[in-house]
Amino acid sequence: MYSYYNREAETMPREKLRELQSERLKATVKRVYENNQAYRLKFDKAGIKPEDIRSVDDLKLLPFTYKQDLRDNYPFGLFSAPMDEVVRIHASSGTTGKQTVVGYTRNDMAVWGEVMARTIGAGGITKKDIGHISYGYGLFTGGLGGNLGSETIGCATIPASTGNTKRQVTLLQDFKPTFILCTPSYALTLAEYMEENHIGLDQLALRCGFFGAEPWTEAMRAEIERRLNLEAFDIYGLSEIIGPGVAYECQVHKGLHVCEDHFIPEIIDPDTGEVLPEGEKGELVFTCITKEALPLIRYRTRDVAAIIKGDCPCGRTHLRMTKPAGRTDDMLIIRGVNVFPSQVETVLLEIEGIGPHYQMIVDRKGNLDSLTILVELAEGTFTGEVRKLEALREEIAKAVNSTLGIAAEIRLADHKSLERFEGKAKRVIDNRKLLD
Ligand code: DLL
Repeated sequence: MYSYYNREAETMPREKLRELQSERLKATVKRVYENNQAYRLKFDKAGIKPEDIRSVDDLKLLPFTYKQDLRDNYPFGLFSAPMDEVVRIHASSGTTGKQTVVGYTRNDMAVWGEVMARTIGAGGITKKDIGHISYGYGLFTGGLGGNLGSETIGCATIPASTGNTKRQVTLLQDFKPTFILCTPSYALTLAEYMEENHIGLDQLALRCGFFGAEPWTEAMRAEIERRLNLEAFDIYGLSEIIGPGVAYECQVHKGLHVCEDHFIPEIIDPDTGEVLPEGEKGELVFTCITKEALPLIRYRTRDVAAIIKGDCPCGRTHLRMTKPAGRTDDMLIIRGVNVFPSQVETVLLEIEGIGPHYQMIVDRKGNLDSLTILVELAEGTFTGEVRKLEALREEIAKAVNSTLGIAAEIRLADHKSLERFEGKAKRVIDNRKLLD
């Protein structure tokens, strides 16, 4: 039997879902047109009036919204609710430019609680469970979003936040939470700490983990499940849409169900903006249809994914998207070849003797790009045996070359020498950007 938080909504017949989407889309378009000047100008420029949108089929008539629109209207200029109805502000850090600021009304908070409860409930979590939240609390949406979902279900919720791994492990041992939310990279940091300190998995009660906020691979899932002895669920979201809770895995683990009664997904060709047929890979675009403070229309996420064809055995009717393979803007083009960090991760995790920690460094010498991959050795991997290390290095270089289609210089790094992350991992250093 599969688990649900809100079975009725999650298994709603598609025809009914479409009607609901159409109604909500019309109301949202009217809302942004009437309440937000930037959107009104955008629609006027595209020659669109709210009355032109009669059903979800008309979605493609609407103009896209970009991260730049949020920046241009910093901080609250894209809000479609008066500030006295806004009860929460979050912001995403972003490495360049201004922060992206997002807001929630009381009703938006209820929607967020609902979609996060669906996310956690899909793992079979009920109010009898205890939740440990190790995403960062603060302006980042992970901590407070996870907290909200856990409390909406009615779970005893531990707001651990990030950092102080020793204390986190003590909480896991003493309070015996049955599920955890954190980035996949932090899950590995926790596992590593326990192994180093000889803390057995029998001291923990974790049954499920809900990991996201960064791309991670199936190989990484297997590693986390083995080292923490739990069922790992992928969870996806972005601040601009609501935070975590946009899409979540069910127990079938074949793609992430998008909460389509709240967010309509589209996959487009990032160059032409054309909507691609189901099953094709492209840029993920979302339209919020129940939000009040910041209902973004056709928001370009820059995440690369596809909609999965066919029904899911779990009975949910909401469309599934593939695990995001990376972002259109963190896809590296090295000597003309498209390279995603996730491809490197998959290759590395299949090779014995190395750990899941790596870093990619891209440089340009003259006109030629070079890729160096630092790979950390697993604990006790024949350190000192130069011949064996050289053979390992060659094995990695070959595997990387055959997957990526380009050669990379592989450098082995001592166990525990690469940086560990509490939040999102930083795997790529692209020095070319500094040189341009
Ligand atoms: O990372 C929200 C979140 C928090 C999601 C906790 C899941 C868990 P932002 O900081 O705005 O919001 O970053 C959003 O992170 O566009 C993706 O590129 C990436 N991302 C999020 N979840 C996944 C995932 C939060 N499961 C950006 N797989 C998104 C791959 C992910 N990438």
